[in-house]
Amino acid sequence: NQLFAIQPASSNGGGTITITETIVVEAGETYDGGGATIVAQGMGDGSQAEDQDPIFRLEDGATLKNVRIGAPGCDGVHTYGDVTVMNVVWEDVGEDALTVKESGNVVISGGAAYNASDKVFQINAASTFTVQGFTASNFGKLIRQCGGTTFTATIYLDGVTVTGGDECIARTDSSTTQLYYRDITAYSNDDSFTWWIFPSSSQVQAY
Ligand code: ADA
Ligand code: CA
Ligand code: CA
Ligand code: CA
Repeated sequence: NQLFAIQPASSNGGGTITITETIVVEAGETYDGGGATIVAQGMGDGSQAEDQDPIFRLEDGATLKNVRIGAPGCDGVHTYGDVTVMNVVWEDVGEDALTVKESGNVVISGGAAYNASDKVFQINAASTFTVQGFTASNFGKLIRQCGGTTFTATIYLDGVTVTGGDECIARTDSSTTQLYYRDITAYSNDDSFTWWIFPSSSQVQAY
């Protein structure tokens, strides 16, 4: 039920796919973009407006891989349950890059996110959230548990390089959320940049 226009291969090697509505990856299915760049039309402008459509909706058990999300990034990727996101590049993050909409085990493996005005990953439901082998540059917060929420998220960061952050790597208001990290590299010129904004430092541990 999507309108696809598959165009000739361009500089990224995978071609460009123009969409006018959210691509739904059904439960247990895999969407392998083969390196293609997805460009949304009429789904949002990639600003901080909260009413934009997601580019992808990933149902429980879905996998998304080998995709570049071009500008406008709209509301990125929405997840509903256990999902895997492999080698996905957000060329210009929109309102945010990926949102956990329903509880699950979410794994982001490989890939990169560029130019997020504020958040890259938004956690709106109790979940285990793993980011491994990932790069981000120019953003506010790499990970934000929805402000004011007290559910428990368990976050793992392994092999994450961030540059040009202006607020933090991860922020939560929940005193039960835990974060475990290893192999983090962070460069920022912003004096206010800090790795973690958590109610207690005891919630964050190297592993
Ligand atoms: C903000 C907003 C929430 C939700 C969230 C998101 O935190 O207050 O209502 O829209 O962004 O998922 O982008
Ligand atoms: Ca938001
Ligand atoms: Ca952006
Ligand atoms: Ca959003």
